[in-house]
Amino acid sequence: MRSRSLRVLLEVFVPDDPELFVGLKENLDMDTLSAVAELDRRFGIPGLASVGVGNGAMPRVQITSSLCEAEMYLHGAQVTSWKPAGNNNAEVLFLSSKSRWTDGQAIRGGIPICFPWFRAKANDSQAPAHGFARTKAWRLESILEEDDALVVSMMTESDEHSRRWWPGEFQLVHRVTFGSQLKLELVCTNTGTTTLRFEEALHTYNRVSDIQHVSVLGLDAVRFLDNTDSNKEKAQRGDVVFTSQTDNAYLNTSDTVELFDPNMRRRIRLAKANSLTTVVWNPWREKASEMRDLGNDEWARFLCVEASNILDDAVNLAPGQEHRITAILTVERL
Ligand code: TA6
Repeated sequence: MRSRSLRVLLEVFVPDDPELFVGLKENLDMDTLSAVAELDRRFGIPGLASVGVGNGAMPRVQITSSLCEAEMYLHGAQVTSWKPAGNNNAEVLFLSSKSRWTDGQAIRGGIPICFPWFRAKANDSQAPAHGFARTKAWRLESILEEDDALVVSMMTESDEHSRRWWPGEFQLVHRVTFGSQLKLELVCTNTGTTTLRFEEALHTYNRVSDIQHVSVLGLDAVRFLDNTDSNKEKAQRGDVVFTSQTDNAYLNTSDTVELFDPNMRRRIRLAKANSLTTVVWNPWREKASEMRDLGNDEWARFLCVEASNILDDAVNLAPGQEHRITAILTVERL
């Protein structure tokens, strides 16, 4: 009986070509399938939104609306794909062909959530880079229609795992509006009795034609810390162009920026709210060669432009208070 019901469930949740799914077979079990089937029953919207088994047998929300196609994993509440209809359904986000799809590992690409610290944790070399939010299993709270868009909300909160790294008591909700724009809202509530100080970033991997032929507009004259040069403070001169490893944290800026990609005949606009830092990163060839979860030459196919609050712009949140950082991606054809 078990194998039959597993086969039946597989037909429902695994698309035609299961080979598309990395690590599916070894991780898939009846409990996962049953849990995913139950999520789809509770939250799915026929023809618009479904919950299925994605890479690594991880639960994944799929959006197929008139405005866009998209994917979001419960692992890290991570958006991994967004294809707005107005742009020939072209993919906007980069996803590494060598990404890991396992518990405890970050998905390489899409939009990882960095929280409650950014990069390495101060004074703790054992702590996971960029915090623990992107490797936690989040809870799917709702999938709602909002005009023609779909709004997916996922939640996580402090628990024995988070307290191992950080004493803060918190609830995080990642509310994503999938439509002709992609709107990300990360809402942190301080559920404890002491002030929380945390860093955060929506670490967006934009898909680009070739990093050597794109630029970022909107940061002229903004001061930044250059992480490839001992975090020296510098001033941006004109558009940001890329000729080597770039890892810049632009400070005290809430400005909208644009990723200009003439070869792909598009610009990707990032507008922000409640975000005072913008991080721009590409590892370039040498650094990328050390990243086992990045395919060959893929270093040239993405550029991270991140709405964030890091370093001196970290957030201080009083007990009972809430902080909401917002990033809105818009694609325009050239
Ligand atoms: O956002 C830029 C950055 O902080 C870089 O310094 C680099 O570490 C990058 O994040 C990637 O981090 P990850 O842990 O995802 O490999």
